[in-house]
Amino acid sequence: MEAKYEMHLEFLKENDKPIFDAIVAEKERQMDGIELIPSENLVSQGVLEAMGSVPNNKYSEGYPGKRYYGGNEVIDIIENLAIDRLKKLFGAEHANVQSLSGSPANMAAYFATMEIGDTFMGLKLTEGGHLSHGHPVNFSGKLYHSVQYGLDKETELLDYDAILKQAKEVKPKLILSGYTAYPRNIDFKRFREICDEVGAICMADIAHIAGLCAGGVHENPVPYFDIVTTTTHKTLRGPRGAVIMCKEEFAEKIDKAVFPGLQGGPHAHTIAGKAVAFKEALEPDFKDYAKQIVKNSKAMAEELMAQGLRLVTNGTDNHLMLVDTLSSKDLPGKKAERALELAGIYCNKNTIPFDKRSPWDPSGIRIGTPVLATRGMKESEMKEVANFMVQALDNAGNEAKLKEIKGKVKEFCAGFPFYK
Ligand code: DSN
Repeated sequence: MEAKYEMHLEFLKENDKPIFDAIVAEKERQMDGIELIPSENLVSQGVLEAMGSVPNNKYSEGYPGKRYYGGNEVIDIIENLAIDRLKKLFGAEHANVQSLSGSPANMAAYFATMEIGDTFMGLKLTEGGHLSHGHPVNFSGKLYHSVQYGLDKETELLDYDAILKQAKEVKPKLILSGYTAYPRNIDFKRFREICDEVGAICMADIAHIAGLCAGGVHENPVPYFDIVTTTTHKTLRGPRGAVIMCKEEFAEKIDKAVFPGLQGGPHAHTIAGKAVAFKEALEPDFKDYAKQIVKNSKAMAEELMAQGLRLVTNGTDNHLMLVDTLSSKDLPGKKAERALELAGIYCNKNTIPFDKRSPWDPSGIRIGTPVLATRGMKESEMKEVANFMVQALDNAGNEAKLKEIKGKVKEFCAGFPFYK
């Protein structure tokens, strides 16, 4: 099979060998290993080219047509293309494409809608939420009165009745849905109803599932939620960065919260990369890709469970799985992550719901299939990946065996080249 894309590093090769060597080594690590971190992806040549281009050089505080610097007529074209494509992709009334990353996008959404000290609700980090969803060590838990909801202890699923009951008690200004480690579909319509019932602003952070929403394999909340944030580099398969979509009534407040409220000059080269990624996501084959992510996830989940691993909620509906390595293999997440890493398989240690261990050394790992689907792997390859994983976990203390598996993983990956 031919590699799809080529990296151009001719200048660095001649002029900055240490950085050239490091970039090539990282490309080789990505190509030779099985990447299971569900928040990562591989971008196209178009995205890479836009990211390495001269809009990087321009200051453009403000928005198209209203900048604080001269010379922005071309940057306006780029930013307007990104905005128009994003609105079309998700059916958004308004889009801001300047957010630098996920946490700042969430910060801007909170700044736009709440006063410091206001109450909002988000899912606990240890049960699938994110630091910026109200964790006490994060700005979101320090500046606001964060009341966290949890999962049902029996099912490990969202309990919408319990969330409604809690919301009636705490009367939040805003309720946040959308998660970083929840393997099941989210009933966004139910969240809208809960917010309407308690008079809360209805917000989602769809960073993990944005590509699935755009590709039609997960409910897209954008048309009926007040505010939706997402990073652009996960399942959406764009450059590192974020965007905010909202109803027209929040448009001015969101834009002002991003700039001048929070950021200075936007990163125009990244905005160009976002525009490229949104065009790609509007193409029909993106839907096939999104479908394949979920098919791969389900196939991998079945195989892992058949081989004796416990998956949180006993499976998955989306791109990710949480594996309880402690109860299945007597291996805490940190050791499981390391064993897999030594075998050329990359994942991250992760708490499982109601974990008794710390996030630094939790009971499980989080895995997912976006990169594997991007590389063209299908259900039958997921069985092979699951086999490699189980072999590595079963040989966690045996470095020689893990090295042997790493060699086989490399051979397997060579069948799915991506960057030359
Ligand atoms: N760090 C991201 C993730 O891996 O899910 C969330 O921001």
